[in-house]
Amino acid sequence: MDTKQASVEKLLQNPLLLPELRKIGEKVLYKERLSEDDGVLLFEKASLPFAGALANLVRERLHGDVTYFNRNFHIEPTNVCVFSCKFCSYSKLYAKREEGWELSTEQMMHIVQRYDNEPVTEVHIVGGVHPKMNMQFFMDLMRKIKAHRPGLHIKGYTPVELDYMFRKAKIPAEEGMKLMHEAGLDSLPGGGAEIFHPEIRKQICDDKVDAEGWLHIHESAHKLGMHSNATMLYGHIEQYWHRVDHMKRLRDLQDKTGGFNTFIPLKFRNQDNEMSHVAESSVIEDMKLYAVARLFMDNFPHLKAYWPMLGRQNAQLTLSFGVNDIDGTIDDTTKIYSMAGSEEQNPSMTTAELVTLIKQVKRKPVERDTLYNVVKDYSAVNMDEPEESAAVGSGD
Ligand code: V47
Ligand code: SF4
Repeated sequence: MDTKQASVEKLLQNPLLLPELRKIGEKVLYKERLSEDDGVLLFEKASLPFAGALANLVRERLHGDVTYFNRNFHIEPTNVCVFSCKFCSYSKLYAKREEGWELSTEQMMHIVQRYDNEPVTEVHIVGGVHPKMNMQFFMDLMRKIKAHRPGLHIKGYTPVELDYMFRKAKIPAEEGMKLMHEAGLDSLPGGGAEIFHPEIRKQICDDKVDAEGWLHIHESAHKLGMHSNATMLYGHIEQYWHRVDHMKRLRDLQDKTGGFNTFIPLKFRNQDNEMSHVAESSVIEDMKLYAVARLFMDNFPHLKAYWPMLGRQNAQLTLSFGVNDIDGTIDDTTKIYSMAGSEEQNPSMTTAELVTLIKQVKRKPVERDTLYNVVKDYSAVNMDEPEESAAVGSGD
């Protein structure tokens, strides 16, 4: 029997362990699915070491020590937005659009060209919802990107942006997704999910696409063979059961389509937004959340920590609480987090730094593409060699 499994078995024999937690532990041990009640109970009653040991067992069953990252860059076409999410530190209301930025197609192509000699595999396009930036505008942009660099994977647009574009074009989601896919869109990022339950959604982001609309757009993408990610904005006014409800809706859709790659919990940051009075979660809460997510989301292959948001040391810590992916090297044009008060005011890391960060906690760094094909295994690479330590994705 492997040692991790044996140590969890030992943990479950502790006579002081609550019987209901022992039952959950046994489910994990014997690969049974957790119920919603189990999820809430873990949040309420499990100690961090207990939840972490179980989550680490699942992580290592799935991926061993492998920890993925990718090389990508971001394009944020605009920060002008017709919506007014209360947690958003980034956008400018459409009525005040002269205070924001709007990039032209030409300016965005310049960003793409800046990476011509960089071994990036993905561009992540995400921004506010600007009425002028409609389907035609983005289909034209994607065709130009693909003509310039056919191998670059385009991960872009949340259901918030897509729902708005499709409604403006007066077409159903299925048709809209097909057209965007044909124009070059390869996969969807996880944003815009926030907390699905209407009780919370009504209070923090009342006017944008609802849970059903978000899930329907991802389902439409999955039916076309596209993959996508899912996020959850946690640590604000939601209760534990809202988190579990959110994860259950995602788990149900994943049972149906199998199209999700990665679940990405996003820690709420409270700087410069209308929810600044809400305290942020503690690191202990954050690690517990990752652990419960790994245990509950049993059909999601990957759990990702977004390091620009958590900070480097906390991102390292997540690797012991179920996480097997710490996103990518990232350029300094990504503003959504630095504006919300993330640990990282200048979120860029070289490949060498990222690899070292992973190795420091005895995990195996593996560069992946968006679909988790292995680009390069760095576990045996000496990062002191000059050609491996070049900065990647660092903007200018
Ligand atoms: O949906 C906005 C979040 C998301 C705040 O798919 C905030 O690979 C915390 O989804 N505090 C957009 N979070 C970014 C996103 C993402 C990021 C990285 C990788 C991927 C992926 C997706 O940012 C929004 C919202 O949930 N957000 N404001 C804030 N104050
Ligand atoms: Fe707009 Fe997105 Fe900010 Fe909401 S989170 S206001 S949809 S940019």
